[in-house]
Amino acid sequence: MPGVSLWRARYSPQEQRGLLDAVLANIAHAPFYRPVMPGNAKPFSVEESNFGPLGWVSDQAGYRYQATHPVTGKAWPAIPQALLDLWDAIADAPPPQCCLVNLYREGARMGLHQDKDETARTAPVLSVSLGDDAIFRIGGETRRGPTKRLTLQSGDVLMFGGVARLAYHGIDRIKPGSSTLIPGGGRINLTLRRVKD
Ligand code: MD3
Ligand code: FE
Repeated sequence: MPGVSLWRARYSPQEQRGLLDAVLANIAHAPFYRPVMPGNAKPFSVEESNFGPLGWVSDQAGYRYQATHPVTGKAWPAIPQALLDLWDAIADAPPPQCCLVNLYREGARMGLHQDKDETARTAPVLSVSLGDDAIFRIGGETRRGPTKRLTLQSGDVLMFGGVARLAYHGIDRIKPGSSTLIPGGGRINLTLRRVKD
């Protein structure tokens, strides 16, 4: 697909363990919380946290980027060096300003959406999958029209740039028990982004 690059098994099992350790060390300082939908305050099935100067949050008031954790009020931890190195290696853009961390326990999903809360649209978005397999779906720049499904596995890296930057995408479901990487089971997705130019 135009604008989409996929690196299967970009991280070895040993590297996945190392990356997960760095992620969970940060999570000790910025715990996963459950965002709610703007307006109706319906809870997400996904839990989230962020690393880096800015974090994406959702609450009854809306979606936005902010420098502090909505529950602890503290600044987000730094983006792990291994992820900055990954960005450096494959993204032709200044360093990421946000690493959004999504935790999918059994039954969690993410409906089709566009990522439009960033004013920086020329930089790509980079995604790293850890843990259980996920059924990822991607379409075009409108909600209608054909979509393609892709199974994402632990260690896979996806990059979305150019015309794919505003593509509708989501996670239909995860396959519980397909990986033993995450303590307690499930999947962690890391997305690296630039937020403002
Ligand atoms: C395509 N996350 O955090 S990663 C998200 O697996 C998000 O947690 C999913 O969608 C997840 O916003 C999918 C793949 C992804 C991320 C960002 C994109 C695909 C994208 C931005 C633009 C186009
Ligand atoms: Fe998204």
